[in-house]
Amino acid sequence: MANWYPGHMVATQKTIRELAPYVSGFVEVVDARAPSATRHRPLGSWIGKTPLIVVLNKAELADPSATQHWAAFLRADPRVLAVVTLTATDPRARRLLLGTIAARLAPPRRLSVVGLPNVGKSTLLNRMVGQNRVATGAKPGLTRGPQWIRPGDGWEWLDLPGVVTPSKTRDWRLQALGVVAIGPDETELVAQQLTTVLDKEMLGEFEAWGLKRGYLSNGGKLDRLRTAQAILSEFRRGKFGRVSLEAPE
Ligand SMILES: Nc1nc2c(ncn2[C@@H]2O[C@H](COP(=O)(O)OP(=O)(O)O)[C@@H](O)[C@H]2O)c(=O)[nH]1
Ligand SMILES: [Mg+2]
Repeated sequence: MANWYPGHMVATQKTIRELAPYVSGFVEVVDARAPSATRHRPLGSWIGKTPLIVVLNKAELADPSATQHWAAFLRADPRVLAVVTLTATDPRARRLLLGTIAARLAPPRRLSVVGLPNVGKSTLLNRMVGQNRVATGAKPGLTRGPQWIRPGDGWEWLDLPGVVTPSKTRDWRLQALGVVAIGPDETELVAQQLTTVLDKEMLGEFEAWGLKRGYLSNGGKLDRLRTAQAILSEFRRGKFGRVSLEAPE
């Protein structure tokens, strides 16, 4: 799976630091299934005093009670102005986010969406501006600089086509969520770690699950790679139910 591209690495520290004075709030999108692993810690110092709104996205795939705990945990952070739990692919996300921000920030409202790769930044931004102006998915877009999008509703959105890059590139949660690539020999390890948090009744043991599916190699033994790939792909499609990969301390 592709994750990020050199041409996308433009929204770096420098860009964010330079643009922060012109932005009324940064919307940091994280994956609700792993809100700590998918936060970008350096962001806080880059944006200075500019308010930070945290979006727990892909909430429909996360364990609702874990997400509630995460929201409360993040709200307690004095650096965080607001926390919004949503599903960017759902049309209701727009009113939810606009309402929350409008209650806390006076106009003119100039927002910028930031976050790690694949957390749903482009999906959310498109939702907010009401059009498919921003390319989503794993395909690399055209390399271009930051630009303001003014949908005509009084809000202004800064499209930072680049993404912030994760510092921990071998974190199994980031790998399972598709934020960072899985190395050629790491697929089974990531899937094994994932099975430790999946509901045992749904998955059972790694081996048993693969055998039940009939994933056998030539010698009749379990095809471990295929089993691992199937576990990851079904997890990403929500086939194991609503699963969170970490809980707040
Ligand atoms: N299930 C689910 N998928 C989402 C959600 N938001 C975004 N996605 C998907 O996640 C993938 C990455 O989204 P994208 O907006 O390109 O992420 P970006 O790299 O942060 O800009 C795409 O396949 C989206 O359709 C969501 O709330 N729920
Ligand atoms: Mg994007």
